[in-house]
Amino acid sequence: MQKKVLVVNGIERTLIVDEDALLSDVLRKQLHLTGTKVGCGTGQCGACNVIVDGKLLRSCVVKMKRLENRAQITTIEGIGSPLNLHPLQKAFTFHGALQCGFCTPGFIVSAKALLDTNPSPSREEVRDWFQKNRNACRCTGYKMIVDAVLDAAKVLRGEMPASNLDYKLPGDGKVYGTCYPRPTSVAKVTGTWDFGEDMGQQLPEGTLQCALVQAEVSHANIKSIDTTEAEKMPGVFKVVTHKDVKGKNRITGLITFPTNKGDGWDRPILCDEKIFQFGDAIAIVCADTRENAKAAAKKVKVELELLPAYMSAPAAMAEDAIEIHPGTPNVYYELNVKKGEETAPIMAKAAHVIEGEYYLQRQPHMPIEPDVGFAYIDDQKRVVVHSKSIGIHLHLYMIAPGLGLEPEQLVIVQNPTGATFGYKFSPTMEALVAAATMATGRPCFLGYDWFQQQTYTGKRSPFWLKVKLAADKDGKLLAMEGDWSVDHGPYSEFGDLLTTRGAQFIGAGYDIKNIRSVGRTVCTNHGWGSAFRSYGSPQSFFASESLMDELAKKMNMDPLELRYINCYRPGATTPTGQAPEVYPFPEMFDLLRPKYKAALERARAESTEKKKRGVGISLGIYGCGLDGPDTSGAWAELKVDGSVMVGNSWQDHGQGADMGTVAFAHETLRPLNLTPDRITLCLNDTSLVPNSGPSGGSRQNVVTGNAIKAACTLLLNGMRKSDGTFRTFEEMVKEQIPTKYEGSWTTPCTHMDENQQGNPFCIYMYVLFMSEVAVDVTTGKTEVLKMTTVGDYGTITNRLVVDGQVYGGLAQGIGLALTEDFEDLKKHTTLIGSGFPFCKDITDDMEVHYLETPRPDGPFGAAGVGEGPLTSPHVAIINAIDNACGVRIRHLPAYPEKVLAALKSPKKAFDVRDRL
Ligand code: MCN
Ligand code: FES
Ligand code: FES
Repeated sequence: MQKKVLVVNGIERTLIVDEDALLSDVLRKQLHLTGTKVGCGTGQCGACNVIVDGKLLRSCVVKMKRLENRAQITTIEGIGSPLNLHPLQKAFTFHGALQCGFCTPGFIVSAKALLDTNPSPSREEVRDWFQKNRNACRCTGYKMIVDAVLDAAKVLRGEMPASNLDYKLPGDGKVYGTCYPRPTSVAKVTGTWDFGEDMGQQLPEGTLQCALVQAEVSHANIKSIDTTEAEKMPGVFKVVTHKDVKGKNRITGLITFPTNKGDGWDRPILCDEKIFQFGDAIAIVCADTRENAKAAAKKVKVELELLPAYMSAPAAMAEDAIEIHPGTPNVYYELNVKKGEETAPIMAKAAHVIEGEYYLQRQPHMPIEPDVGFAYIDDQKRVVVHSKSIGIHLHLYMIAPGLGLEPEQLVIVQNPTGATFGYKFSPTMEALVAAATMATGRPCFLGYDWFQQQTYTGKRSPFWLKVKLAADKDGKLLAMEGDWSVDHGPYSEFGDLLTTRGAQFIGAGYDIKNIRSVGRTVCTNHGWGSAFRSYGSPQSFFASESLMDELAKKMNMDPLELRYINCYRPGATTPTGQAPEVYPFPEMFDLLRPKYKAALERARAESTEKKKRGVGISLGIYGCGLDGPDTSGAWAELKVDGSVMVGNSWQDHGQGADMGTVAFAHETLRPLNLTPDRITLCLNDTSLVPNSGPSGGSRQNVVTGNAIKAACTLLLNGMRKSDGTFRTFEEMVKEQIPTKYEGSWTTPCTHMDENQQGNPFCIYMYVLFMSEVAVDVTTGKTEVLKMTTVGDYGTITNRLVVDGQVYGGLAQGIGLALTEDFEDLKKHTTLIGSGFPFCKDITDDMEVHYLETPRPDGPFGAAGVGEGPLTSPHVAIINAIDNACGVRIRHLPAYPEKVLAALKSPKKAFDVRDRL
């Protein structure tokens, strides 16, 4: 221990610290300055940035012994406060430069350090700074962050009044469709938005800290688990194993279709008989400190009998492969698509037939905030779990039987969440903290480090696809055949549903009258398949949108025009035989065409021998909702002060549930003339709010938007007097009229039949992508120079939010195309190792256009947006690579080595089989 005097945010503090303690820990735990967030914990993400004696440092890798006495430290708390925002904080709010907000304090501190030394940076200098200092953001695509820094610099230089960064409501007071900043912005830019780790520090004395004992192999039988030595370690309260779990010790995967050969009860809470994948939880050590818990976890002895590990769908489908879940075949679900006529005779006679085989990788979600949560027993003896869940009611029913609880004995609450991108559609640690709390009777906290986040949460499931298209002599599509295998990892949850996405989206966007396909779900020992933004569509479009380009090339036809003649128009149906609700594609192509021609000209003019330029396009579609009838609930309550509180479980990953709720309530309640700050929110606690369904499938803006509208309409009706004016709270009470109303809404949809035909969604998002790339033919490295998109997301509920969703989605598409993977259990376990795109990896040149076709079933005409921008931007990039240098990449990501190999090969392609 040593005494250290530090000047923190201008205040002299005398601290007694361990010389090896990390600065981030001292700031957060000893000084309670939790605005400094810890993401990667290894110096790779910049969430923990602070300024020390004028220098930007990542506090998670700075040991206290490195700091001089009287070092001057500035944290986010020293830059501004909610009542006194710094221009940077105002600018981030005004520009919508934050979504989940987890990276935001780190970015603002970093930008402050830049502007302190360079008050007039150029746009490129700001980007260089964030690149050099490795500030990572997974949500925004960086563009709005750079906009914010440049505007704040103008204010600091005195060239612009700070008031220009205060949002002003338009004269008519409207919020819907504007750039009103999201309500949680101020908390996020000041570091006062408490995420799970921050809340963990505020838990009462006696809270136990948990550490997991996890599998370090991918497939094994468990012969014994010995906790004796661990129990004797310092500070240990209890080591929890499967024997302590009171219920079935399984999380149900909620089998969606009766033809699934499994029963869904395949994922242990704590492993009992088998290890199914690397990272599987075997025991939980509950101790007084995290360090003691971790030290004891190393002492738990697990005796294993190793089994062959099947790390891909083809491996698990091999004839000699043993069943991963004994009694259930590794291929546990199979579907057949039958639309229109038999395709074989059509293929035999068609003027053009083309076939391709593709593989899309196991994309990691890579939120900056690792998984985190805690549990306790409340005064009503209920087990309460706080986590990053984006499906609180869903998760309650998925984990209660495994824990031996009735649903009413369990409450799930979503903490402020540093993004999930869908991995939290799965329960991850909810059942673990609940089991620990039930076994110890104490509050229990569990925080993953980033390695655990990466290795032991779900991933995007790889698809192995074969698709065949037939067209007539003019390029009109006649028929499609498909075959795809989904590597879903060891756990079945929603694996059958994901497989149906292939039926819904391979070939979507085009009128294909005849389809015959087969899709299957395969159990493997690699990371389990969870939801990931655009769930199943990036895989589907990788096949069909690559193949459309291959067909255009074969026919010597322009790829845009081939798409144009085939896209949905009245009379067309989707691959599931549904008539689309609107037909925006022809107009969208017309908007894109001149830009496309100009881009081709540019590419031709600017190509060099070494750097070949090219342009690629693709189309993407995604449904808003869960398949079939999908219901959401919300309530609206008039408060004594005349404000209205809205309650729902629109879980917020960072996409903007706060903003959506306020916008829909405000628009519906316009007759009351409330300012938006008079609408307050009660969100995401199963004991307080109705089931609004999970925040997946870009459904909330539509389904919960309609439910909020319904609840607010009921409230307005209750308040309305016969003369058209509205009752006050007192008048309502006096007349015994209820002040709280619950509304709900259900999509008018049908489930798909055994031929995968039906109307699963009532609203779709429609998107076109254009990518301009430069490929260095000496290294194989691809640079994305520009992305252009035209999207139709219905009427826009909030423009800042939608812009942010689009930029962020495009950025993830660039990563998916070129760098991101989770295949190698050693290399792909850090941000850098798994190809996380930093600022300069994402083009700053993103041109975004909208068509706002009102949706008949959408609240105020809105559709969703979250997943639209990630449906197929990666395919536009892969098509652009071909356009640039004539090589076809059919196995993602398009690492330089694959592009180079394709350039050198006579077939001018990198095929799936080249990696087998
Ligand atoms: N919106 C709008 N106008 C529209 C459509 C949507 O202003 N016409 C707004 C909504 O009000 C909401 C946001 O856009 O604030 C997204 O709405 P929607 O598309 O309905 O999606 P959900 O709220 O259901 O959110 C889920 C979706 C999914 S499925 C994933 S995964 C995802 C995503 O949104 N994960 C995200 N966006 C994300 N953004 C961030 N920052 N972090 C994640 O983890
Ligand atoms: Fe410190 Fe990532 S760099 S948390
Ligand atoms: Fe940057 Fe979410 S806002 S990581």
